[in-house]
Amino acid sequence: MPSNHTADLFAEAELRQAPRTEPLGPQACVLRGFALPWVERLLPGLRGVLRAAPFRQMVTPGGFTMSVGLSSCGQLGWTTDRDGYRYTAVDPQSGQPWPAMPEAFRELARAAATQAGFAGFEPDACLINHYVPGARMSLHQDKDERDYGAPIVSVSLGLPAVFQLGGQQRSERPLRVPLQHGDVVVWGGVDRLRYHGVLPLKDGMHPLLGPRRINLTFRQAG
Ligand code: MD3
Ligand code: FE
Repeated sequence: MPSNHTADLFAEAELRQAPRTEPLGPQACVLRGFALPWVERLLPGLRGVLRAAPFRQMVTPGGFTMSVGLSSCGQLGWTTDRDGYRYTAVDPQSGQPWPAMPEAFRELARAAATQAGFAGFEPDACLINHYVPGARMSLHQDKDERDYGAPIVSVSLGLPAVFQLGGQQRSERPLRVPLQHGDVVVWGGVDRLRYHGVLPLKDGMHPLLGPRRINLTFRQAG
């Protein structure tokens, strides 16, 4: 029995905000809004990690300073300098081990991986990327992990961004995928080595996070 009452239309609009899965490839998908129920627990964990390991702009082997600020938590953290890209157990800036991965981070990463068909994900590294307006990440592949068999889980927080998803070769023209606060992307298997990047962040103000985007990227690196 179809009905057109205003209340029903609002109920329908609310349902449309519920988490939805959008495929990006055979083994890659966006889980829209999946992180929203975790945000309240993620933010205190994030603040603790950043007290011990503040964002810093790293230098690439080619000598360019990244526009994105980086930090890490978990057993391994990703680092770049003139000597190359690598995972380390110690934060080169503090000389201390990277801060522990907060429980809420790990739980969210495992739940998202399971939802996307990758049960048994045990991340040992969480890279934290900090974008301010204008910051971007050029097309690249993630190749510094030991085993490409494990998926990668990426959590978007704060300002929206446009994610670029290319193919296995840099020459393939990338798709543009808008990512919003609370969206989670999971990819593995045949999609694991696809080129990807983030277009320059637009100006804006997020009610919880202010003028920035923060991306949590979970990996099995070691
Ligand atoms: C698609 N970060 O840190 S992770 C990175 O929004 C990085 O900060 C992006 O790329 C960010 O290396 C998003 C998204 C990502 C990572 C690996 C992929 C997407 C991918 C591998 C294959 C396909
Ligand atoms: Fe990447």
